[in-house]
Amino acid sequence: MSVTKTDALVIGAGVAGLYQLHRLRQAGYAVTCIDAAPDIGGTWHWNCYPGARLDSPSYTYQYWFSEDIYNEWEWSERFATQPEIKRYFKFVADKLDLWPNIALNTRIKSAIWDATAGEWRVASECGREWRARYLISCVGMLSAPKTPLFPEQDRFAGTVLHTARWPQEGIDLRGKRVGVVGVGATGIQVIQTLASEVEDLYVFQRTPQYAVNMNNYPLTQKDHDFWRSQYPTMRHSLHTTFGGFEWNIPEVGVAAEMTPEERLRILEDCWQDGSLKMWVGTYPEVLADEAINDEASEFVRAKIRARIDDPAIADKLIPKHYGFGTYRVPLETNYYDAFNRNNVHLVDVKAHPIEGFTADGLMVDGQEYALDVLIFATGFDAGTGALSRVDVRGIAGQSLSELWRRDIRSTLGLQVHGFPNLFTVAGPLAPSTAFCNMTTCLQQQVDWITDAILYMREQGKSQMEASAEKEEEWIQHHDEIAESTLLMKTNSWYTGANIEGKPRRLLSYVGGVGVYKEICEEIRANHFAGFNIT
Ligand code: NA7
Repeated sequence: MSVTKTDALVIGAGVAGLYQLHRLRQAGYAVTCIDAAPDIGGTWHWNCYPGARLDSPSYTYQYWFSEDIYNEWEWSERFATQPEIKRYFKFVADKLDLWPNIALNTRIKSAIWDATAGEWRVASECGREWRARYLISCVGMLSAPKTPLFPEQDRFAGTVLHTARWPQEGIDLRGKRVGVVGVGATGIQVIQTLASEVEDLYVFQRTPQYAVNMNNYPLTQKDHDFWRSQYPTMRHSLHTTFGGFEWNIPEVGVAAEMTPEERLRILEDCWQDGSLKMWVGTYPEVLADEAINDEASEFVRAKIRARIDDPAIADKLIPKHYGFGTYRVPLETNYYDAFNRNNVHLVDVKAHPIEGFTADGLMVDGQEYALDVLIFATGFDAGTGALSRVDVRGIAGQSLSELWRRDIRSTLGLQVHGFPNLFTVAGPLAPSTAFCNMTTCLQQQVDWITDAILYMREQGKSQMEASAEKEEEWIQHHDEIAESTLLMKTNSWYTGANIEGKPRRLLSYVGGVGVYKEICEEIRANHFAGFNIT
């Protein structure tokens, strides 16, 4: 079997992988970017379900490294749809002529560190092999779907779909009886889109959400001009905020000095913005102080209640047992209105979990719900799931997935001790796992990794590995901040609680995007102190 030798192998051709390919190729390295999908786009390829769109404002969800690219692309809406985002990535790939270095339809099955040669031996399911000095995982933090969920789901004779594996050609659901399991950010987009299209929509809800009303609108020439004028400042300023968006939060302590009326005014202003500013742009205590969180939670509950005609349904749709912002805040357009329609039926599967499946549908509380199509919007094995599905072996042949099954460890989400020259963009314990406008954080991490590789070249070195001490120091810092927030109290993918047996740790660094970048910059300025370079 022929083995291809290359300097760097990038796994994943999404937001991060495409940029990583560009940076390394530009620096003169031989690079191959591999993706299991038949097309580029990563998350934006796979998640082509009805209603999929950005929750980040489009103009802040893009590449910042080229003013030409920034100026040549025009987004049509404040929050772009999945097809438009995918077109954007193709536009970038064309512009940079990335295609010759991309191998699609290629799923990596193993990556073994060869200590003698000082390189990674990487194999795909289709029988290809590579030897690469640097292995850069850009596999995505939300790309390993949680499926199959129910041992007996095959009994159902109708169509079963997962939102993250939606048929690319689409599927006509008009006139069908459709069930949706899951009401996270994805389920909400699906439900609000399908409610008016299908015959009957059954929503199987376990945990209700605090969804924020999205203020979406078509962008005009004036908007395009405005955003272009922002380029010189925003490409830097996004990196300094708490969430990698254009909004920042006040210092800790400011909220406590305000009157409740002043705090409510901030909540109302952020609510009117109709964006994730409501989540990461009010004040930091919302995520850390029970009383202040209660106030914000009650504020959002009232907004939800006002949208639903039937108080009994409102009661089921309003979260009561966890605080606002501690589960990823979804944005919605017609979600709550959908439950005012006669063809939309809310089924509470918290009180009575799904019991089983029949050929015609599924059973809840002794009742059969007859369906033609069942949609799982049930989420992902986040942060660690995608790379754990590859057999990655480090210095002593140890398995990364076994390590992460016991204990989710990493150094700044960028490297794992014991796995030299493996770099993980959006690895666990960095802001990019969850608390960041993804394009901001992914570009920052790619830049850091590229700088590390260039530094090694300058120094005549070829290997880099996070030291055990640096890793421990990072994990302690990460956990300390995580424990000071309310996030650990809520069960969600943020803490790994959605996957049975997954170790419980906040998957994403919550110290803020700006703080994280400063830490990374300091390490870089100190010749990558804490990382062994040989
Ligand atoms: P999420 O946010 O993990 O939501 C998954 C949903 O599926 C959530 O409502 C779950 O309820 C529900 N779920 C999962 N398993 C079951 C079972 N067995 N029975 C009933 N309901 C179930 O995933 P999304 O895809 O919506 O969003 C992931 C991220 O993608 C999102 O945060 C954005 O960043 C983009 P639960 O809450 O566990 O009770």
